[in-house]
Amino acid sequence: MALTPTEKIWMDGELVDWGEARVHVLTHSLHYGLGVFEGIRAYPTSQGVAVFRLTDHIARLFSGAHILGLKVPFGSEELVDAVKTVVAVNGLDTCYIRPIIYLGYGEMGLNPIPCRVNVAVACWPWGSYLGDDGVANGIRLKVSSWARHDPRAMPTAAKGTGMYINSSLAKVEAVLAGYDEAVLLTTDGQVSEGSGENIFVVRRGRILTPPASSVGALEGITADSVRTIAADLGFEVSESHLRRTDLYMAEEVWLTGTAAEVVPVTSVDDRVVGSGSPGPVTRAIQERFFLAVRGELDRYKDWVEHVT
Ligand code: PPE
Repeated sequence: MALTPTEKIWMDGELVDWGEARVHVLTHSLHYGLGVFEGIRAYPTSQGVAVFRLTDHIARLFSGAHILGLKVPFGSEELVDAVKTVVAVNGLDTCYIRPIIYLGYGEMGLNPIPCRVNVAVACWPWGSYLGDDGVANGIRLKVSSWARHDPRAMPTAAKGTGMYINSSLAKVEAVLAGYDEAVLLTTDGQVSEGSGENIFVVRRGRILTPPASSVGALEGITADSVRTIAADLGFEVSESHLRRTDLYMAEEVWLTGTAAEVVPVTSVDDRVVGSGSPGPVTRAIQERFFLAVRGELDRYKDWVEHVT
């Protein structure tokens, strides 16, 4: 999806014009992929624009930096404020926000210790990642031939930039084969996650989702929100290892992520899921999620962080 430029990007404490927000071609992270980022969304509410679970996203950004050994030259409150500033200054009431911590220009070689750590925060209007039709009517999912990173080889708890080679390979394979999204399995065949989303299934009326840390999936903030919402709706949610065929036999399947939001899956490897249209559990959770992010439900008001 093509970028729609906004006015300003926050770079290392300054607001820079969108077109001037450049890095050098010898930027360390461009070569070795050692960086960490976040994906956050802001939504309109009756009291103005609000960032969904901003504090939790910035906390995950810092824990990713900690895992990767990056010393961030800003505190988490400064980055919370940077996000609010960027959203406010660009005057958007709906947008996607991308903070990134990366190793800048000045050093080369695999030892990152001497490198300068840079931070940037951009935002732009970004529609639903898997399309409005996907959110409304469901998407076609394909099990990838690429396995998800083994957590012993890559620190999958960090949203590390270079780790997304794995996601990109899976995504491209799925799209070229005519599917909307890929789901990756672990090297021993357990369901892990989508290329940029966590996964949930309904089997025999229970909601199941793989245990993120042991299958090398990111601990999604949308997934956490959905678990709370599902419990509030009276559903039991359990962490469970799932095999590929559990996806085929599921009554419902959906994906969660900041960019994707909550997206029904209507087929997996061309096997129709349930009735072939989004199921009642998916629908109920989607409906409550979209009300929650817009600050329309008091129960979740702590998730909605106003920018001014
Ligand atoms: N797994 C992966 C691999 C992942 O990238 C994401 C978010 C999730 C799970 C869900 O996490 P959360 O957003 O906290 O619910 N993916 C981000 C980047 C997507 C992109 O294409 O870029 C996102 O959704 O912002």
